[in-house]
Formats: sequence, C-alpha cells, structure tokens
Amino acid sequence: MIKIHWHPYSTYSRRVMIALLEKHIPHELVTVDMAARKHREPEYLSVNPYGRVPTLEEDGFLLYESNAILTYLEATHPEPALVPADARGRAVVDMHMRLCDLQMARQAGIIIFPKRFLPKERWDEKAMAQAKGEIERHLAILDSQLDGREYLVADRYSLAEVSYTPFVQFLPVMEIAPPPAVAAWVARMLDRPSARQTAPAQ
Ligand SMILES: N[C@@H](CCC(=O)N[C@@H](CS)C(=O)NCC(=O)O)C(=O)O
Repeated sequence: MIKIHWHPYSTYSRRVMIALLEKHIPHELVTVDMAARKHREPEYLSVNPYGRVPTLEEDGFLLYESNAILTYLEATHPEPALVPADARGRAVVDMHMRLCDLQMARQAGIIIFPKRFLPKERWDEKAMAQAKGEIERHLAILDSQLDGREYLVADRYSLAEVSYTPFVQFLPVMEIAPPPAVAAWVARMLDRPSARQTAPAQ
C-alpha cells in the first residue's frame, strides 16, 4: 500500500492527493506534525532528508518532490491517463509541471505562507510584491496559450493541471486577478471533484 507523508495545509501535498483521487489509488496518509517541527526530527529526515512534505513510501521505496511523485503515480497507475500517449505530449506536460514550480509555486509560497501563517509585521512586503509581479507575468503567458482552449496540453485535463491546482486556488489570497482565459481554466480545475474534496480549510 502506498503511504503518503503529508500535511493538510500543504499545497505540494495537495497535488499528490488530487492525483490519488483522480486515479482512484488506495493509499494510507501519515500526517507530519509540522507545528511540532516533527519534519525536522531524525525520524522524518530518514524518509525525506530535506524535511519537507509530501513524501511517498511504498515497499521501502522513498520518493519526494511532488511533481516526481505525480510522474511515478502516472507510470505505475496509467489509467485513467493524465498524460497524452505520445512523446511530445508527455514532454509538454513535463514542461508545464516544471514551469509551474519555477514561475508560480515558488513565488506563491513567498506570498501565501506569510498571509496564512504569520502576523503582518513579519511579512516581507517587498519580496511579496516582487513575487506577485512574477506570477502576473507568467499568467499573461499562460493566458495567450489557453486562449480558445480548455486545458494546457492536448486540450485535456492532465498532470499539468494537477500541478497548478493548489496554487491557483490561492489567487484571491494573493490578490491576483487572473486574465480571462486563465480565470476560466482556474474555474474548470477548481470545479473537479478531486479539487473540491481536497480544498484547503484555510
Ligand atoms: N519542491 C517540493 C516542495 C515541498 C515543500 O516545500 N513543502 C512544504 C509544505 S507545502 C514544506 O514541507 N515545508 C517545510 C520546510 O521547508 O521546512 C515538492 O514539490 O514537494
């Protein structure tokens, strides 16, 4: 049985939860008590030396980095498919997953973490404004790619959307108004049962 070390407030963990639901994969959840700093203790560092969630554990096999976990789940549970069958389609999904990490997830963390968990006097407002600008520029690129389409790759829901869902959920918290094609794409993603079932409590 696949075991997922996670935390319910974790955006990166949510990617994995969405894929498990989309693919109907049985799994066991192990909540890492991050408030108690358990992710920094030797027991957890022995499954993930970076002290981050999520981590997948299966028969002694350990895998971290949420997008790598998504790729593994796709390879081991190919149905229902969340990547196209052809090499180019798969490569484009991979490109979007990487760009999600590079151009959106990292910047979103700079804004979302303080807004969710820190008092305002501890916010780095300059860094947050810069991150917001970077996300807005990225969304403008996605908007031109999405124009006239429902999804990023082969016009079908894919791992690219799984990767983006937890981060676009927080566009209102980040006070980012998405351009029109992105707004419609976000609404489509957040309306899926897998997104609704994993929507964050806060
Ligand atoms: N690139 C990693 C990022 C994981 C990550 O940063 N997780 C956060 C929670 S959303 C975490 O564990 N933070 C704890 C820390 O960095 O100390 C992934 O994709 O899995």
